[in-house]
Amino acid sequence: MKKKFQTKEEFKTEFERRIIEKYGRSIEQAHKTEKYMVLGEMIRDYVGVNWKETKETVAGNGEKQMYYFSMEFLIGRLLTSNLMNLGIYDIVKEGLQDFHIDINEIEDLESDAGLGNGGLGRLAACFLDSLASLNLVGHGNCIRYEYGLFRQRIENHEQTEYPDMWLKLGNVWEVRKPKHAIEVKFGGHIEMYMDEHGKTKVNHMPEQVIRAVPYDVPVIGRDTKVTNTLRLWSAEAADSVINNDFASYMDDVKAICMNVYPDDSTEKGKLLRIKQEYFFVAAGLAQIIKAHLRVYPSLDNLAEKVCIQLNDTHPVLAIPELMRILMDDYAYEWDDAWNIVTNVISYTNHTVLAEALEKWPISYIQQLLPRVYMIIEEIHRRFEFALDHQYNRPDIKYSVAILKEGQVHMANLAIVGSHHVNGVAGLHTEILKNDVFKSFYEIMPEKFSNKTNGITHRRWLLYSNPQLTHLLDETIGKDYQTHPEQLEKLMAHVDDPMLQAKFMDVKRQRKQILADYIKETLQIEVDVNSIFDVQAKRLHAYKRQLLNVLHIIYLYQKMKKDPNFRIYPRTFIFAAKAAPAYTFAKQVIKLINCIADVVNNDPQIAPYMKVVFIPNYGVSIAEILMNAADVSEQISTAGKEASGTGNMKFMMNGAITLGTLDGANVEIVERVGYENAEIFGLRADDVALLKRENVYSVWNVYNRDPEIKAVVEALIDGTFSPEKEDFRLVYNELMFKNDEYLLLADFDAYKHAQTRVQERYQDKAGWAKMCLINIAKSGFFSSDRTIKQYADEIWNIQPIEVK
Ligand code: 26V
Repeated sequence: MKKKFQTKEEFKTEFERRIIEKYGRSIEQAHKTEKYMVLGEMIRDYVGVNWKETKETVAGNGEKQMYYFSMEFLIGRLLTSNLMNLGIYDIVKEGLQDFHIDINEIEDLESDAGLGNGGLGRLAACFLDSLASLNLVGHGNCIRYEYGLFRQRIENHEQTEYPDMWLKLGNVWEVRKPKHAIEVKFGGHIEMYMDEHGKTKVNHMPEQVIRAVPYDVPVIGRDTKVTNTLRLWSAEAADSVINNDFASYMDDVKAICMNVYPDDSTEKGKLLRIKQEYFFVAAGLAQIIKAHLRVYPSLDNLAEKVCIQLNDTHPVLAIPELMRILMDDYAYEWDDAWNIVTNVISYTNHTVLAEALEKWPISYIQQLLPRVYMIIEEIHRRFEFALDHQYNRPDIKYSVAILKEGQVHMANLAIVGSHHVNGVAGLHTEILKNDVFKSFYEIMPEKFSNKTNGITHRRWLLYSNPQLTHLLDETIGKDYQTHPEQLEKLMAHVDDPMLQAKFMDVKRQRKQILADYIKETLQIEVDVNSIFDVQAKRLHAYKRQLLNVLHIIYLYQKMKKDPNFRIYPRTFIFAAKAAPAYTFAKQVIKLINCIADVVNNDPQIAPYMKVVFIPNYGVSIAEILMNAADVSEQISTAGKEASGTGNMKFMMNGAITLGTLDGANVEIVERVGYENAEIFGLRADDVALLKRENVYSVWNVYNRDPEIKAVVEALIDGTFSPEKEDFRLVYNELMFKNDEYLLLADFDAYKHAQTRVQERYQDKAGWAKMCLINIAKSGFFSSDRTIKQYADEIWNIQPIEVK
């Protein structure tokens, strides 16, 4: 079949024809959004052929397929990335130019698909890009949320949340597939009976049936025909159930796909969250089974042809649900079904924080999913039996139990039902093995492995930083674009003063783009000659934005007190969303904004220091923020940040990591060397020891060090807010919970690391060299490397060739 367009002229003809046909207007008359829609539709149709060919190749050759089950896919915008990956960006750009249309303006019309909270969701999106680009068949399975993560605005210094209406203009990339809808059942009761062969049969009489309708989004790889699918499920009314209270039924239906991660602190919220989890898992599995049976006679070979990766425990109901399908719908015996399930499923853990490990009250699961619960109970029972007999470890029974204290422990269920369990950075995996899942590791060590996270270098370097890409092309050729480990070639040039100067110029250009954005949106002038020091990530106590803030307060106080003490000009930039119910986090945001107000408007201080809080952090803002940074703040309490992925984006764009030895920071330093990063503070084992021995006292630090004392007191003495009590909560969290995240324990080390940063920045050549080394060593952190490891070591899938 002939491609829709291969030249600029062909593109223009097709574009003009479509505008007229669809909107009955000339290009000049058409609205900008209409042009965006038509362009998007053209791209989607353009890849239709590859999409079909990929599906036919997979079915024809009996290829194995991977499904990435994730509650979140933070994909951001797709237009640029799709055009670039297809290699038609320039044709389209020039074609549009001929019509006096600026492609950047069109690109800016697209809303971010913000279907996620943070790192976990963005990782899923990077993985999709790498899968397709590596010719691997791997699809996404998620929910089509009506609203993405809330839009953040700052009003009176505080975070306020607004709905993110990302679908307002429709979503050009999706194709609704009502024919492939699935009915998902909730509640009700189970009837058991014996069939004519004496086999026990199970009938689920649901209280509620909801129809799941898939919307398919093509996932386009770079320079490849392989086109995968991100399947987003949307809830609609099912026609098979007559419900007498239709209005309340419709409320239930709408609630399922309303929001990303609704507040689950209430009973209602928890039930909704479980419903969401089961909804997209049950629908995804049903579709996989149907597709399999269109090609193969039975499910006996399911594990040879399909594998499912669980992105954290959110989709872990896939384990009992697949058991249910195999036994109840396809008459498999327990052992055969279990064998299939445990060869299909694998699980990635993304956090060691106890409060973030999912546990659901048994009564909720029982009430919502009576049949699935019966199966969970049986998995639990058989595992306990195995601990007594097969493993001979009755002593660990309690620690590894799936059911205990009235709750279902989702991570334990995930480990028992998976063939592989992985952490997302070396240190994180070690903590899983030696601490969080120690007992599991003792009995099934072979299940555990590490897969250090990565980021797609296409979006995060090639497309979002064309200036640096151009410089790299010029210096080391283009091979690194397809083989990012070849960035290493840059090592031969890091001492070249010309290159160093050119790099600093590229960085200045990126800083200017960010400075313009800050000026336009916040009316704050920042100096591109100052050090851009950036901390961009979700706001959480363990990530220690507050440590950064305390240091800013320290510098401010010291400059106010001592006119001879002046720092090298620095712009402290923050970007972070706080969970709407997370009061402490919201107070820290308010504190940052209050400090910004004081500092930026103090004529003595502002020439040396500006504080900027960029609202509504998301993928598109990250695309202009990460590459404008000089310093990447990665200062979590050691042992708490599973990996981090922002750290990799900063590194790849030539920023220096100022960080603790946590998550993937460890692997960053391992590659660049301690001399090309600024590492400080307690290590994970120091932290563990302090906690174990219970020897840390925050008041000791406070009383010993008058500077620290003054900084802490500034939280409640009205320095940054006339309402003295505004930050009492922050103060109390720090001082009356014995500084749980050890901010004050690390304060001095952080302060000294910050001093070294400013000293080193003043040696421009040395600094540029350091940045170039970071870029050169960043190839390892391409998600292409990560995905290859998953493909080889867990999924057992190979690249395919699409004719
Ligand atoms: C969830 C929650 C839920 C409520 C209580 C507080 C809390 C704290 C953390 C989380 C995170 C859950 C999982 C997650 O998003 N992990 C992130 O995954 C990234 C991709 O692997 C990784 O880079 C981040 O370090 C990790 O935090």
